[in-house]
Amino acid sequence: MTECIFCGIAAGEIPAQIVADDPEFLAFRDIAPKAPVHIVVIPRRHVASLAAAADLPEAVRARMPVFLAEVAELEGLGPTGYRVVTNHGPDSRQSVFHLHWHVLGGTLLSDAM
Ligand code: DGP
Repeated sequence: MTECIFCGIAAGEIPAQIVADDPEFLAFRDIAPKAPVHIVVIPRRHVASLAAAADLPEAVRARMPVFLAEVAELEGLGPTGYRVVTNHGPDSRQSVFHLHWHVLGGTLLSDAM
């Protein structure tokens, strides 16, 4: 069993509610949602945060925003809008050290980050 929770989810070792699957990315519902729709999107390949994104292949980096938009559309968030956030380091309160984005929507989101 891998020590990284998100690697465990990507490997199918830890259960999660998967919403989109791709050879390079995975999207699943956050275990503690902060909005009516709260999806976590990860690259399957482990890097700790956005600060290490340069370690991902160029093709993966190029597809990141496209996959994020596809997930938001799949969840029906396109017409009303959504927020995409990633955390890096202590000030951001990053708690899982595998690069991920939060896709949030389904309500009028707070203007306080
Ligand atoms: P961050 O604070 O940016 O590192 O966000 C980590 C998110 O991951 C947090 O919103 C909760 C979510 N999370 C943590 N563990 C699990 C898990 O085992 N399953 C799922 N689905 N989400 C998890």
